[in-house]
Amino acid sequence: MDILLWHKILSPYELAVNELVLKFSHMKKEHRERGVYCPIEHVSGRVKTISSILEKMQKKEIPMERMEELVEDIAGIRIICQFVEDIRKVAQLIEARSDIKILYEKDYVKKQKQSGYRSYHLIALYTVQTIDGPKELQVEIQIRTMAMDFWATVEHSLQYKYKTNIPEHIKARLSNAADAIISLDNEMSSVRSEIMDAQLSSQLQHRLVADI
Ligand code: 0O2
Repeated sequence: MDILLWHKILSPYELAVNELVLKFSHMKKEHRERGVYCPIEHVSGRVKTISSILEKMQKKEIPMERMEELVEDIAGIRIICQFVEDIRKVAQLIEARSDIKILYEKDYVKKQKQSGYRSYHLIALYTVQTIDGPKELQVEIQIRTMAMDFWATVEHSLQYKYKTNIPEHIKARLSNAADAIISLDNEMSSVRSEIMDAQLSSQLQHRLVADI
């Protein structure tokens, strides 16, 4: 496919990613301004690269004409939380919105992938306004803790290095690390209320100092 055509197809996805990152970042700001705990720690987004789209289509035998329907993560949003409990809260914030229509979830927190990957994914529809009119797109929203994100980032770079054939001894280490991540998330959850109180009072102190 011609590069100009690719750009034309991907342009609305870029808009969707930019809008959604802004909207989720604003949610964080609204929480802070009200002095309430925000389950969102960090938000990022990306449009899948052309080579990564083609790779997925080849792997799943997706024909070109069904690309936008079957490659669900052309637009990807990643929301990072501090605690496992925050994942549900973020999902509820998304469910309550009128601009995002959830199609289905992939709960790899409840049921982790064989690789050890844990994350909560929502596949949703989001409409952008283009010069050709409104366009409804699929977006994948990944919600995970900082610890889960650390593991996934490291494992992703190893997948890249070993072209998905990660050696068995490294896989075993990654599996141990995935168990350690579960323990870490559980430990953090057990002191969650202490940490949340500390963070809210330090936020309040910063606001008071800023007001003086
Ligand atoms: P990238 O580079 O992030 O775009 P399936 O055939 O259902 O297993 P599918 O359709 O890709 O796989 O859906 P899935 O499993 O929900 O994966 C979507 C995205 O989740 C992936 O996109 C990764 O971002 C992330 N992910 C899923 N499994 C793993 C894993 O084992 N390790 C890591 N690090 N990330 C994972 P892409 O296209 O793979 O990659």
